[in-house]
Amino acid sequence: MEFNSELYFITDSTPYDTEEFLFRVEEALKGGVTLLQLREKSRTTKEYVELAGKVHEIARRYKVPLIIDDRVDVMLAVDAEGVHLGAEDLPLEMARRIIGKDKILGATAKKVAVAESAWVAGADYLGVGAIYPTTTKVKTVLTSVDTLAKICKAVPIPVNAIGGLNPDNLGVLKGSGIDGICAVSAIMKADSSRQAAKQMRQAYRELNKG
Ligand code: TZP
Ligand code: MG
Repeated sequence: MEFNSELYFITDSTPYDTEEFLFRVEEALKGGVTLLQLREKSRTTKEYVELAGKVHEIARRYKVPLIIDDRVDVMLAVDAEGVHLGAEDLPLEMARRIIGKDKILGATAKKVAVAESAWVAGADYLGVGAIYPTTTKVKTVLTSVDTLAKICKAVPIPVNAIGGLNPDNLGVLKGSGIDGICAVSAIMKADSSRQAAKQMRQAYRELNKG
């Protein structure tokens, strides 16, 4: 499965029942999402694994890798393509040892030094932000575009910007050196997640033109 972080959709199932949630995820995939993360903060392990299995089945049909947030065990249980870990999660070296060299290991970095050590520890890509204030439930601080650009220069792995991004505010990212954008609410909460993903991908492409 090809790794392409151009449009990285991170889910939030909290406002929806399972059917509506899965429908929105599939619509987003139809709209052009290139990488998908299942991000569940308040489910039991059993629920997380069940939902991950369902989402993985859908993502596979679109040949889009599925990344599981926080939980190496859940990723391994459903044989998802990767896991995303932050500062409070399993340390990256340990995670890499457990998941093996072929799975995708993502990490969060808000500072250049953290980005460098994540790369050294085996991260395959980085999420950097929040670029803008976000309404998504997350413990984060703002990261400047200047720091984002420095991180892009400092590490040889793909870097994605995250936090409050929507099709109308990507302009600040121009020339920063990112490989893609992440979005939760711009896609998850849109009337049509398919349309939102399409617009987001289009806006990102425009940004990289010329
Ligand atoms: N990490 C930094 S900001 C953020 C995460 C998980 C949430 C981004 O959500 P949104 O809705 O795209 O602002
Ligand atoms: Mg985490």
